[in-house]
Amino acid sequence: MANESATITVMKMAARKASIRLKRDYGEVGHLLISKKGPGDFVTAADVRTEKILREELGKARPDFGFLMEESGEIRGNDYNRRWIVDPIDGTTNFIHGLAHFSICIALEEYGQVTAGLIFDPINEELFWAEKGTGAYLNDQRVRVSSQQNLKNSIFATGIPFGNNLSKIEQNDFLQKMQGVMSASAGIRRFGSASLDLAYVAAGRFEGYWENKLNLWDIAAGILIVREAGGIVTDLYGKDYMATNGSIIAANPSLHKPLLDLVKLKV
Ligand code: LIP
Repeated sequence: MANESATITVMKMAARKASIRLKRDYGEVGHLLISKKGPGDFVTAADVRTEKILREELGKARPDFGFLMEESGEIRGNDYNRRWIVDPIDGTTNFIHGLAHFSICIALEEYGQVTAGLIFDPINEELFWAEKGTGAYLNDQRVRVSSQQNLKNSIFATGIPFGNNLSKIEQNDFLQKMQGVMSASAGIRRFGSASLDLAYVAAGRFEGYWENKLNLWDIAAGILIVREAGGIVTDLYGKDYMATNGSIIAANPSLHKPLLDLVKLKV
């Protein structure tokens, strides 16, 4: 049984409270998918509602902390050195399409370092969490990254660029890199939630994951959870600037370098 701090208890309670309404909203999306209006505005409202519940709950427990939230942006607290980083729905496109693969993400950043992270998949009741220095957990069970050492036996997750989020040159570069991973591995998955991709690396389900153009709220909790599960996380240049350049690669210690060699970005 995991030993958890008061901070993690606060985070878990906030996520569980927000998930009750979120699950009800997800049920509603099913009906809206076949209506003329579509679920778009409804989902935006669900996102905002979830964020509001998280802000209220976290704010009640730690009134001085600031926030960085996907919908509301940066909110300064009286304590300048501590803030919650929150994504109310990571995997919004899945949610909009009635695909049951999305999560609530909360990270606590103190003095520029993430010290606690939580990723909650409310549909599967899987709560991944970690605190700095004390390991990573799925619900009450300790998790660790996979011990696989061969690329050819490994599966990797990625985020395939969509819309205009990468230029044509970047898209072609991505396709080339994906081809390299396709040939070298047992396969690639694109599930559509960066946080759950990271959580699955931590739990040993994927050997690794890479993606570019992400926001801090998509990855802050997951970086800590993968590291606490024994994995290696860097940006796609092999450095530690994921928060500033939005690129990420996470893998077990044997496969981080081989995967990075295949998907590395040039400076
Ligand atoms: C999304 C990710 C998804 C990624 C998208 C996007 P959102 O987050 O989790 O996997 O490919 O770029 O960032 O918008 O649902 O919070």
